[in-house]
Amino acid sequence: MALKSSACVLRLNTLRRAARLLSTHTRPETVQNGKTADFPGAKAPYVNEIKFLNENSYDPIPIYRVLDNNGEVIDNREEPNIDKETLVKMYKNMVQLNQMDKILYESQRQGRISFYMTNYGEEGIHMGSAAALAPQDLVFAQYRELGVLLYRGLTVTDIVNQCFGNCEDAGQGRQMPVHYTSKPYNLVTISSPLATQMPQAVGAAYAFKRTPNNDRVVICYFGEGAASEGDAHAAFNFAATLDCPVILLCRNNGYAISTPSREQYRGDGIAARGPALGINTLRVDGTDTLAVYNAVAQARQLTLTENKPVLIEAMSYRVGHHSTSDDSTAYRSVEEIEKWTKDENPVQKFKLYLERKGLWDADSDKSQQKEARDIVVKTMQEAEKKKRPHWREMLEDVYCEMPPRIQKQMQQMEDHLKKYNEHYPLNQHQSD
Ligand SMILES: Cc1ncc(C[n+]2csc(CCOP(=O)(O)OP(=O)(O)O)c2C)c(N)n1
Ligand SMILES: [Mg+2]
Repeated sequence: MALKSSACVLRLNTLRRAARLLSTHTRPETVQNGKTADFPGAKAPYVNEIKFLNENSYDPIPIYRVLDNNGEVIDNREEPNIDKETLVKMYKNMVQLNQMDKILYESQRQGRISFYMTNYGEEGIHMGSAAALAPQDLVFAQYRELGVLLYRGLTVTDIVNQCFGNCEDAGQGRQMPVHYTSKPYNLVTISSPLATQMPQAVGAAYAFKRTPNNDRVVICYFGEGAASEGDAHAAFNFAATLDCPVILLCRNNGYAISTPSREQYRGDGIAARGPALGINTLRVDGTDTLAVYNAVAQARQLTLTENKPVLIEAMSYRVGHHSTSDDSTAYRSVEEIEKWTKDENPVQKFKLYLERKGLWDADSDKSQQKEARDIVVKTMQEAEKKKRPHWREMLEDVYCEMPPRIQKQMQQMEDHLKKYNEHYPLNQHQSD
């Protein structure tokens, strides 16, 4: 008994000490009056008490929002001045995105394409950010940003051709579905290995900064899971120390495949890393399209005029499975998914906003849904009929000039196909 109570006292003392160590503010009496350190690595006041800092030492970074869940503007001063055509364009693209996701996801189940990833729950991040960018800005995406590409001008045909890997795919069937690329719309080719786009984006921004009269920024999208990669940390620090005009936009959708964000990191999310590295940072409600728009519009202005990076953490929820290779009900509850589908649905919220403004109604919604669905179905039928790329494409486009060893492989392949052509479906591919 005595042992037990002394153990209790010990635990209590430990807790009290811990609480003291974690207290938010340095009490004035602990600061050694008037004495400020001037090390090359830190200029800060001296204190005479040990205090370890951790995530409890600071308040959580707040989440900026403009709309409530009923699509009503909370503070009129924050309503962005977006013209009607643009607002309607943003919504129409959300509808198109949802229809593409639905039909392309199903087409994978039918064995018509090999793979797909949906974007449900992140439509607000896509349209809010895309509308705030300029066409000349350079986009580095991860893979779950199809709405951004749609808004920038990629057509349903471009997207479907890529997923089918036919001869009109800009990537010539070399990559899995959803790895889009577009030179005219300033979209750098999507890569499967996580976070590779991040140091590349910072490097591109550095090049823009060095260009006279630069009017371009880089936006780099990445997931909270990708932010654990070493490349992400390198990108943050290069962006900060080289003062690069880059918007680092984290889509924190709560999951990295089956890993929930509470297991992905300690501390206050991805946003907390920004101020620690000297990066202007904002956390925003990613289910609120207008909030994302304001955030990216201001970030663009700031990064362009001051050549400083901005980190935005857009909070959302990945409503769909990670990909067609995943069943998310194995690691999360149906109730959890429903909560985010109903109460915090970005498309619904934005639609209610448009309806309040008299820009949209049930009839226009019905016909838009049909139009969006029909174009995907029709485009898919056409895409399936198109030939596959010429086999030579497999070896093209890696180097500006093909090195001799690849020319040799090309010749070997040609000889092989001539000899054994009956074993290959060459009639399905483009030919010379
Ligand atoms: C370097 C690397 N490691 C692991 C993977 C496998 N992988 C593909 S997507 C993914 C989850 C990424 O999660 P997040 O960045 O949060 O993006 P989200 O899928 O949620 O949009 C993982 C682990 C990969 N593609 N690359
Ligand atoms: Mg994620």
